[in-house]
Amino acid sequence: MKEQLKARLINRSAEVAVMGLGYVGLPLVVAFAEAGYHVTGIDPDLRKVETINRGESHIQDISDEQINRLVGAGKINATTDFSVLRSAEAVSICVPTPLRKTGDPDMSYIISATEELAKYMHSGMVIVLESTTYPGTTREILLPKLCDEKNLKLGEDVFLAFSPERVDPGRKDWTTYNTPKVVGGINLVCTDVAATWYGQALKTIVPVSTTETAELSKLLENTFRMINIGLVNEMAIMCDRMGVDVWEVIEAASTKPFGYMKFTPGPGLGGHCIPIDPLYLSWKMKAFNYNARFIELASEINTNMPRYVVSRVMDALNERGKTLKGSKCLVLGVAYKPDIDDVRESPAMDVIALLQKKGGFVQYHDPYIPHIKHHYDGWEMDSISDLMGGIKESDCVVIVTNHKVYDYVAILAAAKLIFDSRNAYGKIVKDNPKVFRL
Ligand code: SAJ
Repeated sequence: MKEQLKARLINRSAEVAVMGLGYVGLPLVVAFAEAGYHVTGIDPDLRKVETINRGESHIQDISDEQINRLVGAGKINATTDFSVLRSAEAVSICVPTPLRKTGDPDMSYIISATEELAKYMHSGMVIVLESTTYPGTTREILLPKLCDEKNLKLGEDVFLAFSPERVDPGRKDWTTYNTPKVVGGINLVCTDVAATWYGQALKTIVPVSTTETAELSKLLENTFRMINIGLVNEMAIMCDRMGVDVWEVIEAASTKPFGYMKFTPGPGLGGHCIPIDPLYLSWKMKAFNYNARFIELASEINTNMPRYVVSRVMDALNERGKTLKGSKCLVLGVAYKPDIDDVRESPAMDVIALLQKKGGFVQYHDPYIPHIKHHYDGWEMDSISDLMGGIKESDCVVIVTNHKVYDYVAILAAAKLIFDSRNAYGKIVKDNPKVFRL
């Protein structure tokens, strides 16, 4: 069976299916279709399915032209009907892996996708899980449900692997096609079949020996990032205690051409990857009675940054003989990072909530985010429309996300006081009495 399936993967006659049509799944659908496969995208969200079948894209990295051309050529179709998996031979699972409110991994999306797929499993299938998850997920959750319980022989009838997604939405230089792709099978035979499939559509495949290796490689990538951001956030706190400009320290360190990688402090950690992925690892390590201290400490520092920013705003107002209580604060930028429209896990939400809790009258402006709702407290707010009017009225402007579109010189002229948590001003206003920096 293995050789027959590999032959069909190599000559592109294998039927491909992708479960989950988000920022990972849809680009993968396009990559497989561009490689010559017929690809069926499956998603329970009818709006996504109808958009694709109309020849349009709901994902910023994929153009309507690409979808229209591939749908028109009969290479792509989308459906909410999981029974199409009955005829699928190669299936990628690209579903979300968020955290529960308790901070534990929410495996519900992976489990429901696996249980749907299990209904249609048959001999001659290769299955690849892409969702970032704790090491052991593929072997402990997918293998029993897709093979053992279906009396299908792993490595003979079916082949199971993990391949971490490395999509950075909005990035043009590294795409789904040209970003090296790690692929690890439950065993070497599975690695071989999955790597053969992915190698037909993606530029560089990095085969590894097991699914755990592949699962952990992704967590290492993002844990490395989260911990180093935690380090520079703590450096910002230490520099403030010593009266040293952390931004100048970082610029100086960044001149080292080797053995150093630049990260910058900020108001906290947002997004659906960096704050979340490392906690999948620390959670799993509890089962081994091991406390992943670096992750816990960095997470604690990063999570505390919104509170630290608010304490610094209070200090800045105090310098002006004002209290935060009763002051008007305008938060600029609530997206989780500059120049995008994604507010997931954004620290801005906590900064706003804390400013309010201290008695501040808070408004926000973000050109990409017209409306926000606090995920726990439930309060809602609209972005103000008159930016310069809002700045003039404010006792303190708090730059939380430094979108490029802002005219920082005009903001400086109009503002009474600015707390800049992102070094939006850089060196141009190093000693301006109006600007306080993290
Ligand atoms: N952040 C800092 N300081 C930094 C870098 C980031 O405070 O030096 C903050 C950002 O403001 C944001 C959060 O961390 O709130 C996450 O930022 P990010 O630049 O890591 O962006 P993400 O969340 O979009 O991360 C994605 C990840 N991609 C994948 O998981 C496939 C990550 O691995 C990439 O390294 C990152 O994009 C990237 O490099 O752009």
